[in-house]
Amino acid sequence: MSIEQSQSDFEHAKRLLPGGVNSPVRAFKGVGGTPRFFARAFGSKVYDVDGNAYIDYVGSWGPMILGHAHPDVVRGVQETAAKGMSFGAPCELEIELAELVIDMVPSIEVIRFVNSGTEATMSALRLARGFTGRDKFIKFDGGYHGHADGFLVKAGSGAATFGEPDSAGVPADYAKLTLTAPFNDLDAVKRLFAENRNEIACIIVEPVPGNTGVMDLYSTGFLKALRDICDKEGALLIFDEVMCGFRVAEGGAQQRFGIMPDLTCLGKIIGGGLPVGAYGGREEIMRRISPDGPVYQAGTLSGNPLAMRAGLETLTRLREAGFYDALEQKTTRLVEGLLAGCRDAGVPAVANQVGAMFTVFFTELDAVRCGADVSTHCDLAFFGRFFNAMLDEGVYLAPSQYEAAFMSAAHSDEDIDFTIEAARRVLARLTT
Ligand code: KE4
Repeated sequence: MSIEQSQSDFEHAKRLLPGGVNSPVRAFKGVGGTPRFFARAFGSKVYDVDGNAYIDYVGSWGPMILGHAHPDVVRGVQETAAKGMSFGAPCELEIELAELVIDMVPSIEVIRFVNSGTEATMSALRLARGFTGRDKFIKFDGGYHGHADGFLVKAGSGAATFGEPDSAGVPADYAKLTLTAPFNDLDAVKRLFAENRNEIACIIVEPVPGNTGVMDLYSTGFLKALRDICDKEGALLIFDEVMCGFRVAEGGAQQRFGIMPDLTCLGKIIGGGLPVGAYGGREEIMRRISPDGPVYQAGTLSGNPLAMRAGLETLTRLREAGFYDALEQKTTRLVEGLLAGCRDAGVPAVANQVGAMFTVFFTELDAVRCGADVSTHCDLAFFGRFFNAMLDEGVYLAPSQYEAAFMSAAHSDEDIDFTIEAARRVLARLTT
Protein backbone atom coordinates (compact mmCIF):
# COMPACT_ATOMS: atom_id res chain seq x y z
CA MET A 1 0.00 0.00 0.00
CA SER A 2 1.52 3.34 -1.08
CA ILE A 3 1.12 6.17 1.43
CA GLU A 4 3.55 8.61 -0.17
CA GLN A 5 1.08 11.49 -0.35
CA SER A 6 0.09 11.06 3.30
CA GLN A 7 3.76 11.04 4.24
CA SER A 8 4.39 14.21 2.23
CA ASP A 9 1.28 15.89 3.63
CA PHE A 10 2.30 14.94 7.17
CA GLU A 11 5.75 16.53 6.77
CA HIS A 12 4.12 19.66 5.37
CA ALA A 13 1.48 19.77 8.11
CA LYS A 14 4.12 19.36 10.84
CA ARG A 15 5.70 22.63 9.71
CA LEU A 16 2.41 24.45 10.17
CA LEU A 17 0.51 22.66 12.99
CA PRO A 18 1.68 21.31 16.38
CA GLY A 19 2.45 17.65 15.67
CA GLY A 20 0.97 18.15 12.20
CA VAL A 21 -2.53 17.75 13.58
CA ASN A 22 -5.41 19.65 15.14
CA SER A 23 -6.03 17.05 17.81
CA PRO A 24 -3.20 15.04 19.39
CA VAL A 25 -4.53 11.48 19.06
CA ARG A 26 -4.54 11.87 15.25
CA ALA A 27 -0.72 12.00 15.20
CA PHE A 28 -0.46 8.22 15.85
CA LYS A 29 1.96 8.78 18.79
CA GLY A 30 0.29 5.87 20.60
CA VAL A 31 0.79 3.39 17.75
CA GLY A 32 3.61 4.75 15.56
CA GLY A 33 3.55 5.09 11.80
CA THR A 34 2.19 7.81 9.52
CA PRO A 35 -1.29 9.22 9.97
CA ARG A 36 -3.37 8.83 6.85
CA PHE A 37 -4.65 12.07 5.31
CA PHE A 38 -8.21 11.42 4.17
CA ALA A 39 -9.57 12.85 0.93
CA ARG A 40 -13.17 11.64 1.18
CA ALA A 41 -15.50 9.22 2.92
CA PHE A 42 -18.78 7.50 2.16
CA GLY A 43 -20.77 4.98 4.17
CA SER A 44 -18.45 2.70 6.14
CA LYS A 45 -15.34 3.65 4.15
CA VAL A 46 -12.74 6.39 4.25
CA TYR A 47 -10.31 7.03 1.37
CA ASP A 48 -6.84 8.50 1.86
CA VAL A 49 -5.00 10.91 -0.44
CA ASP A 50 -3.13 7.98 -2.03
CA GLY A 51 -6.44 6.41 -3.03
CA ASN A 52 -6.37 3.62 -0.41
CA ALA A 53 -9.74 2.57 1.03
CA TYR A 54 -10.31 1.63 4.69
CA ILE A 55 -13.26 0.21 6.58
CA ASP A 56 -13.66 2.89 9.25
CA TYR A 57 -14.31 1.98 12.90
CA VAL A 58 -13.43 5.47 14.22
CA GLY A 59 -16.23 7.36 12.46
CA SER A 60 -14.72 10.74 13.41
CA TRP A 61 -14.57 9.42 17.02
CA GLY A 62 -18.28 8.57 17.13
CA PRO A 63 -20.38 11.13 15.21
CA MET A 64 -20.72 9.17 11.97
CA ILE A 65 -23.19 6.61 13.35
CA LEU A 66 -25.20 6.66 10.10
CA GLY A 67 -22.03 6.27 8.05
CA HIS A 68 -20.13 8.99 6.23
CA ALA A 69 -21.83 11.46 3.86
CA HIS A 70 -25.33 10.12 4.43
CA PRO A 71 -27.33 11.52 1.48
CA ASP A 72 -30.14 12.91 3.67
CA VAL A 73 -27.70 14.64 6.01
CA VAL A 74 -25.67 16.08 3.14
CA ARG A 75 -28.81 17.30 1.38
CA GLY A 76 -30.06 18.96 4.56
CA VAL A 77 -26.74 20.72 5.13
CA GLN A 78 -26.59 21.89 1.50
CA GLU A 79 -30.15 23.27 1.60
CA THR A 80 -29.51 25.05 4.89
CA ALA A 81 -26.14 26.48 3.86
CA ALA A 82 -27.73 28.09 0.84
CA LYS A 83 -29.94 30.06 3.24
CA GLY A 84 -27.07 31.37 5.36
CA MET A 85 -24.38 29.62 7.40
CA SER A 86 -24.87 31.36 10.76
CA PHE A 87 -26.99 34.22 12.08
CA GLY A 88 -25.74 34.81 15.63
CA ALA A 89 -29.43 35.09 16.40
CA PRO A 90 -32.19 32.61 17.29
CA CYS A 91 -33.48 30.31 14.54
CA GLU A 92 -36.27 27.73 14.44
CA LEU A 93 -33.85 24.88 13.82
CA GLU A 94 -32.59 25.35 17.41
CA ILE A 95 -36.13 24.82 18.67
CA GLU A 96 -36.57 21.72 16.53
CA LEU A 97 -33.32 20.09 17.66
CA ALA A 98 -33.93 21.06 21.30
CA GLU A 99 -37.40 19.45 21.23
CA LEU A 100 -35.99 16.32 19.62
CA VAL A 101 -33.12 15.90 22.11
CA ILE A 102 -35.39 16.62 25.09
CA ASP A 103 -37.77 13.95 23.78
CA MET A 104 -34.94 11.44 23.29
CA VAL A 105 -32.86 11.91 26.47
CA PRO A 106 -34.95 11.06 29.55
CA SER A 107 -33.42 13.40 32.16
CA ILE A 108 -33.20 16.56 30.04
CA GLU A 109 -35.96 19.16 30.56
CA VAL A 110 -34.00 22.23 29.39
CA ILE A 111 -30.93 22.26 27.13
CA ARG A 112 -28.22 24.66 25.94
CA PHE A 113 -26.31 24.06 22.68
CA VAL A 114 -22.60 24.76 22.46
CA ASN A 115 -19.93 23.82 19.88
CA SER A 116 -18.03 20.89 21.35
CA GLY A 117 -18.03 18.29 24.06
CA THR A 118 -15.40 20.29 25.93
CA GLU A 119 -17.66 23.33 26.02
CA ALA A 120 -20.51 21.14 27.22
CA THR A 121 -18.60 19.64 30.14
CA MET A 122 -16.86 22.84 31.21
CA SER A 123 -20.21 24.63 31.22
CA ALA A 124 -21.93 21.83 33.13
CA LEU A 125 -19.17 21.94 35.76
CA ARG A 126 -19.52 25.72 36.15
CA LEU A 127 -23.28 25.27 36.46
CA ALA A 128 -22.89 22.58 39.12
CA ARG A 129 -20.59 24.87 41.08
CA GLY A 130 -22.99 27.78 40.68
CA PHE A 131 -26.00 25.69 41.68
CA THR A 132 -24.43 24.09 44.77
CA GLY A 133 -22.10 26.90 45.86
CA ARG A 134 -19.34 24.30 46.15
CA ASP A 135 -15.99 24.38 44.30
CA LYS A 136 -14.54 20.85 44.31
CA PHE A 137 -15.63 18.00 42.06
CA ILE A 138 -14.82 14.33 41.47
CA LYS A 139 -13.71 12.77 38.20
CA PHE A 140 -12.20 9.34 37.56
CA ASP A 141 -8.72 8.25 36.54
CA GLY A 142 -8.93 7.59 32.82
CA GLY A 143 -12.12 9.59 32.45
CA TYR A 144 -11.77 12.18 29.70
CA HIS A 145 -14.14 15.15 29.59
CA GLY A 146 -12.41 17.40 27.05
CA HIS A 147 -9.54 19.79 27.62
CA ALA A 148 -10.87 22.42 30.06
CA ASP A 149 -8.26 23.03 32.79
CA GLY A 150 -10.09 21.35 35.65
CA PHE A 151 -10.38 18.08 33.76
CA LEU A 152 -6.68 17.84 32.81
CA VAL A 153 -5.83 16.46 36.23
CA LYS A 154 -4.45 13.12 37.31
CA ALA A 155 -4.64 11.35 40.63
CA GLY A 156 -2.69 13.21 43.28
CA SER A 157 0.52 11.49 44.39
CA GLY A 158 0.84 9.87 47.81
CA ALA A 159 -1.90 10.21 50.35
CA ALA A 160 -3.06 13.52 48.92
CA THR A 161 -6.49 13.17 47.45
CA PHE A 162 -6.07 16.44 45.57
CA GLY A 163 -5.51 16.26 41.84
CA GLU A 164 -2.25 17.22 40.18
CA PRO A 165 -2.07 18.92 36.75
CA ASP A 166 -1.93 16.45 33.88
CA SER A 167 -0.93 19.18 31.44
CA ALA A 168 1.46 22.11 31.47
CA GLY A 169 -0.40 25.36 31.92
CA VAL A 170 -2.93 24.07 34.44
CA PRO A 171 -2.32 25.95 37.73
CA ALA A 172 -1.64 23.61 40.67
CA ASP A 173 -4.02 25.62 42.85
CA TYR A 174 -6.76 25.07 40.28
CA ALA A 175 -6.03 21.36 39.93
CA LYS A 176 -6.47 20.96 43.69
CA LEU A 177 -10.20 21.47 43.24
CA THR A 178 -10.32 18.30 41.15
CA LEU A 179 -10.58 15.12 43.21
CA THR A 180 -9.93 11.82 41.49
CA ALA A 181 -10.73 8.16 42.12
CA PRO A 182 -10.35 4.90 40.16
CA PHE A 183 -13.34 3.56 38.19
CA ASN A 184 -15.38 1.02 40.15
CA ASP A 185 -13.78 2.02 43.48
CA LEU A 186 -16.71 3.16 45.64
CA ASP A 187 -14.66 3.22 48.85
CA ALA A 188 -12.35 5.82 47.27
CA VAL A 189 -15.37 7.96 46.36
CA LYS A 190 -16.78 7.66 49.89
CA ARG A 191 -13.39 8.68 51.33
CA LEU A 192 -13.31 11.78 49.12
CA PHE A 193 -16.73 12.87 50.40
CA ALA A 194 -15.69 12.18 53.99
CA GLU A 195 -12.49 14.23 53.58
CA ASN A 196 -14.25 17.09 51.73
CA ARG A 197 -17.59 17.26 53.52
CA ASN A 198 -20.03 19.74 51.91
CA GLU A 199 -17.32 20.92 49.49
CA ILE A 200 -18.01 18.69 46.47
CA ALA A 201 -20.29 20.20 43.81
CA CYS A 202 -20.60 17.14 41.60
CA ILE A 203 -19.32 13.89 40.29
CA ILE A 204 -18.72 13.84 36.54
CA VAL A 205 -18.49 10.41 34.93
CA GLU A 206 -18.72 8.85 31.51
CA PRO A 207 -21.52 6.33 32.21
CA VAL A 208 -19.87 4.18 29.56
CA PRO A 209 -16.21 5.21 29.67
CA GLY A 210 -14.60 5.22 26.23
CA ASN A 211 -11.36 7.09 26.86
CA THR A 212 -9.39 4.41 28.62
CA GLY A 213 -10.81 1.83 26.30
CA VAL A 214 -14.48 0.94 26.86
CA MET A 215 -15.27 0.17 30.51
CA ASP A 216 -18.33 -1.31 32.24
CA LEU A 217 -19.54 0.71 35.25
CA TYR A 218 -23.14 -0.53 35.17
CA SER A 219 -23.02 -4.27 35.78
CA THR A 220 -20.61 -3.59 38.65
CA GLY A 221 -23.31 -1.49 40.35
CA PHE A 222 -20.93 1.48 40.40
CA LEU A 223 -23.15 3.91 38.49
CA LYS A 224 -26.15 3.29 40.78
CA ALA A 225 -23.89 3.74 43.80
CA LEU A 226 -22.73 7.13 42.44
CA ARG A 227 -26.37 8.20 42.06
CA ASP A 228 -27.08 7.21 45.65
CA ILE A 229 -23.99 8.91 47.11
CA CYS A 230 -24.75 12.16 45.25
CA ASP A 231 -28.30 12.14 46.65
CA LYS A 232 -26.95 11.55 50.15
CA GLU A 233 -24.23 14.20 49.93
CA GLY A 234 -26.18 16.93 48.10
CA ALA A 235 -23.86 16.80 45.08
CA LEU A 236 -24.98 16.72 41.44
CA LEU A 237 -24.37 13.70 39.22
CA ILE A 238 -23.20 14.70 35.74
CA PHE A 239 -23.24 12.07 33.00
CA ASP A 240 -20.73 12.93 30.32
CA GLU A 241 -22.53 11.25 27.39
CA VAL A 242 -20.53 13.06 24.73
CA MET A 243 -19.37 9.66 23.42
CA CYS A 244 -22.03 7.19 24.63
CA GLY A 245 -24.99 9.51 24.10
CA PHE A 246 -27.14 8.35 21.16
CA ARG A 247 -24.47 5.60 20.79
CA VAL A 248 -25.51 2.91 23.28
CA ALA A 249 -29.25 3.63 23.03
CA GLU A 250 -31.55 6.28 21.57
CA GLY A 251 -31.63 7.97 24.98
CA GLY A 252 -28.00 7.20 25.78
CA ALA A 253 -26.61 5.34 28.77
CA GLN A 254 -29.15 6.88 31.14
CA GLN A 255 -31.97 5.26 29.16
CA ARG A 256 -30.08 1.96 28.69
CA PHE A 257 -29.31 1.68 32.40
CA GLY A 258 -32.33 3.50 33.85
CA ILE A 259 -30.13 5.77 35.99
CA MET A 260 -30.94 9.48 35.82
CA PRO A 261 -28.20 12.13 36.21
CA ASP A 262 -28.86 15.72 37.24
CA LEU A 263 -27.03 17.07 34.19
CA THR A 264 -26.05 15.44 30.89
CA CYS A 265 -23.29 16.51 28.50
CA LEU A 266 -23.64 15.65 24.82
CA GLY A 267 -21.53 16.00 21.68
CA LYS A 268 -20.34 14.02 18.66
CA ILE A 269 -23.46 12.28 17.24
CA ILE A 270 -25.72 15.24 18.23
CA GLY A 271 -24.09 17.28 15.42
CA GLY A 272 -23.93 14.49 12.83
CA GLY A 273 -20.32 15.47 12.08
CA LEU A 274 -20.71 19.24 12.45
CA PRO A 275 -19.53 21.01 15.63
CA VAL A 276 -22.32 20.67 18.21
CA GLY A 277 -22.19 20.04 21.94
CA ALA A 278 -24.94 20.45 24.48
CA TYR A 279 -25.64 20.25 28.19
CA GLY A 280 -29.01 19.88 29.79
CA GLY A 281 -30.93 18.59 32.74
CA ARG A 282 -33.56 19.42 35.32
CA GLU A 283 -35.28 22.76 34.73
CA GLU A 284 -34.50 23.88 38.32
CA ILE A 285 -30.78 23.60 37.57
CA MET A 286 -30.71 24.79 33.95
CA ARG A 287 -32.60 28.00 34.78
CA ARG A 288 -29.45 29.15 36.59
CA ILE A 289 -27.78 29.63 33.20
CA SER A 290 -27.54 33.15 31.76
CA PRO A 291 -29.62 35.01 30.80
CA ASP A 292 -32.18 33.25 33.06
CA GLY A 293 -29.70 33.05 35.92
CA PRO A 294 -26.27 34.03 37.24
CA VAL A 295 -24.08 31.32 35.66
CA TYR A 296 -22.58 32.82 32.51
CA GLN A 297 -21.95 30.84 29.31
CA ALA A 298 -22.02 32.01 25.70
CA GLY A 299 -20.90 31.14 22.15
CA THR A 300 -20.78 32.89 18.79
CA LEU A 301 -21.72 29.85 16.72
CA SER A 302 -23.83 28.02 19.28
CA GLY A 303 -27.04 26.74 17.68
CA ASN A 304 -26.08 27.79 14.17
CA PRO A 305 -28.56 26.57 11.56
CA LEU A 306 -26.09 24.42 9.61
CA ALA A 307 -25.05 22.36 12.62
CA MET A 308 -28.61 22.17 13.92
CA ARG A 309 -29.83 20.77 10.57
CA ALA A 310 -27.04 18.16 10.49
CA GLY A 311 -28.01 17.09 14.00
CA LEU A 312 -31.69 16.94 13.15
CA GLU A 313 -31.16 14.86 10.00
CA THR A 314 -28.94 12.48 11.98
CA LEU A 315 -30.90 12.02 15.20
CA THR A 316 -34.19 11.63 13.36
CA ARG A 317 -32.87 8.51 11.63
CA LEU A 318 -31.74 6.96 14.91
CA ARG A 319 -35.41 6.65 15.91
CA GLU A 320 -36.21 4.23 13.09
CA ALA A 321 -37.50 0.91 14.42
CA GLY A 322 -34.76 -1.61 15.13
CA PHE A 323 -31.88 0.82 14.51
CA TYR A 324 -30.01 0.08 17.74
CA ASP A 325 -30.72 -3.65 17.79
CA ALA A 326 -29.20 -4.00 14.33
CA LEU A 327 -26.21 -1.84 15.27
CA GLU A 328 -25.52 -3.84 18.44
CA GLN A 329 -25.88 -7.19 16.67
CA LYS A 330 -23.29 -6.15 14.08
CA THR A 331 -20.95 -4.97 16.83
CA THR A 332 -21.31 -8.19 18.81
CA ARG A 333 -20.61 -10.28 15.72
CA LEU A 334 -17.45 -8.31 15.03
CA VAL A 335 -16.20 -8.46 18.63
CA GLU A 336 -16.85 -12.21 18.88
CA GLY A 337 -15.08 -12.74 15.55
CA LEU A 338 -12.04 -10.75 16.66
CA LEU A 339 -11.81 -12.61 19.98
CA ALA A 340 -12.14 -15.98 18.21
CA GLY A 341 -9.26 -14.95 15.96
CA CYS A 342 -7.15 -14.05 19.00
CA ARG A 343 -7.94 -17.40 20.64
CA ASP A 344 -7.05 -19.34 17.50
CA ALA A 345 -3.77 -17.42 17.21
CA GLY A 346 -2.96 -17.93 20.89
CA VAL A 347 -3.07 -14.17 21.56
CA PRO A 348 -4.49 -13.35 25.01
CA ALA A 349 -7.25 -10.79 24.66
CA VAL A 350 -10.51 -9.64 26.21
CA ALA A 351 -13.06 -7.09 24.99
CA ASN A 352 -15.43 -4.61 26.61
CA GLN A 353 -18.50 -3.78 24.56
CA VAL A 354 -21.56 -1.69 25.34
CA GLY A 355 -24.00 -1.33 22.47
CA ALA A 356 -22.16 -0.19 19.35
CA MET A 357 -18.88 0.82 21.02
CA PHE A 358 -16.11 -1.58 22.00
CA THR A 359 -12.43 -2.07 22.74
CA VAL A 360 -10.32 -5.20 22.33
CA PHE A 361 -7.53 -5.32 24.92
CA PHE A 362 -4.44 -7.48 24.44
CA THR A 363 -3.97 -8.74 27.99
CA GLU A 364 -3.67 -11.84 30.16
CA LEU A 365 -6.31 -10.38 32.48
CA ASP A 366 -9.73 -12.04 32.43
CA ALA A 367 -11.34 -8.59 32.54
CA VAL A 368 -10.27 -4.94 32.20
CA ARG A 369 -12.07 -2.81 34.80
CA CYS A 370 -10.15 0.47 35.14
CA GLY A 371 -7.46 2.65 33.65
CA ALA A 372 -4.69 1.02 35.68
CA ASP A 373 -5.61 -2.38 34.18
CA VAL A 374 -4.91 -0.90 30.74
CA SER A 375 -1.68 0.94 31.53
CA THR A 376 -0.27 -1.89 33.66
CA HIS A 377 -1.61 -5.11 32.17
CA CYS A 378 -2.22 -4.52 28.46
CA ASP A 379 0.38 -5.09 25.73
CA LEU A 380 0.39 -1.60 24.22
CA ALA A 381 3.29 -2.41 21.89
CA PHE A 382 1.39 -5.38 20.45
CA PHE A 383 -1.66 -3.14 20.01
CA GLY A 384 0.48 -0.72 17.98
CA ARG A 385 1.71 -3.53 15.72
CA PHE A 386 -1.84 -4.88 15.34
CA PHE A 387 -3.22 -1.42 14.55
CA ASN A 388 -0.67 -0.70 11.81
CA ALA A 389 -0.98 -4.17 10.28
CA MET A 390 -4.77 -3.78 10.15
CA LEU A 391 -4.29 -0.38 8.53
CA ASP A 392 -2.23 -2.06 5.80
CA GLU A 393 -5.09 -4.54 5.38
CA GLY A 394 -7.51 -1.66 4.82
CA VAL A 395 -9.11 -1.52 8.27
CA TYR A 396 -8.99 1.74 10.25
CA LEU A 397 -9.21 1.18 14.02
CA ALA A 398 -8.75 3.81 16.72
CA PRO A 399 -4.99 4.63 16.91
CA SER A 400 -4.69 3.96 20.65
CA GLN A 401 -5.43 1.12 23.09
CA TYR A 402 -7.06 3.80 25.24
CA GLU A 403 -9.78 4.55 22.68
CA ALA A 404 -13.09 3.01 21.66
CA ALA A 405 -14.10 1.66 18.27
CA PHE A 406 -17.48 2.46 16.74
CA MET A 407 -19.90 0.64 14.44
CA SER A 408 -22.14 2.51 12.00
CA ALA A 409 -25.39 1.64 10.28
CA ALA A 410 -23.47 1.68 7.00
CA HIS A 411 -21.14 -1.20 7.91
CA SER A 412 -22.19 -4.26 5.89
CA ASP A 413 -21.92 -7.94 6.69
CA GLU A 414 -19.15 -8.05 4.08
CA ASP A 415 -17.27 -5.29 5.95
CA ILE A 416 -17.47 -7.29 9.17
CA ASP A 417 -16.46 -10.56 7.52
CA PHE A 418 -13.53 -8.79 5.84
CA THR A 419 -12.42 -7.23 9.14
CA ILE A 420 -12.52 -10.58 10.97
CA GLU A 421 -10.53 -12.30 8.20
CA ALA A 422 -8.03 -9.43 8.05
CA ALA A 423 -7.51 -9.74 11.81
CA ARG A 424 -6.88 -13.48 11.41
CA ARG A 425 -4.23 -12.79 8.76
CA VAL A 426 -2.60 -10.11 10.90
CA LEU A 427 -2.62 -12.18 14.10
CA ALA A 428 -1.06 -15.10 12.23
CA ARG A 429 1.71 -12.85 10.93
CA LEU A 430 2.34 -11.21 14.30
CA THR A 431 2.65 -14.55 16.10
CA THR A 432 5.01 -16.38 13.74
P1 KE4 B 1 -14.69 17.47 22.11
O1 KE4 B 1 -14.32 18.78 22.78
O2 KE4 B 1 -13.50 16.75 21.52
O3 KE4 B 1 -15.84 17.61 21.14
O4 KE4 B 1 -15.30 16.49 23.24
C1 KE4 B 1 -14.50 16.24 24.37
C2 KE4 B 1 -14.99 14.95 25.02
C3 KE4 B 1 -15.78 15.03 26.15
N1 KE4 B 1 -16.24 13.92 26.76
C4 KE4 B 1 -15.97 12.69 26.26
C5 KE4 B 1 -16.52 11.48 26.95
C6 KE4 B 1 -15.19 12.55 25.09
O5 KE4 B 1 -14.93 11.30 24.59
C7 KE4 B 1 -14.68 13.69 24.45
C8 KE4 B 1 -13.80 13.61 23.21
N2 KE4 B 1 -13.41 12.30 22.83
C9 KE4 B 1 -12.18 12.18 22.08
C10 KE4 B 1 -11.94 10.70 21.80
N3 KE4 B 1 -11.28 10.07 22.87
C11 KE4 B 1 -12.22 13.00 20.82
C12 KE4 B 1 -11.06 12.73 19.88
C13 KE4 B 1 -10.00 13.76 20.00
O6 KE4 B 1 -9.71 14.23 21.12
O7 KE4 B 1 -9.45 14.09 18.94
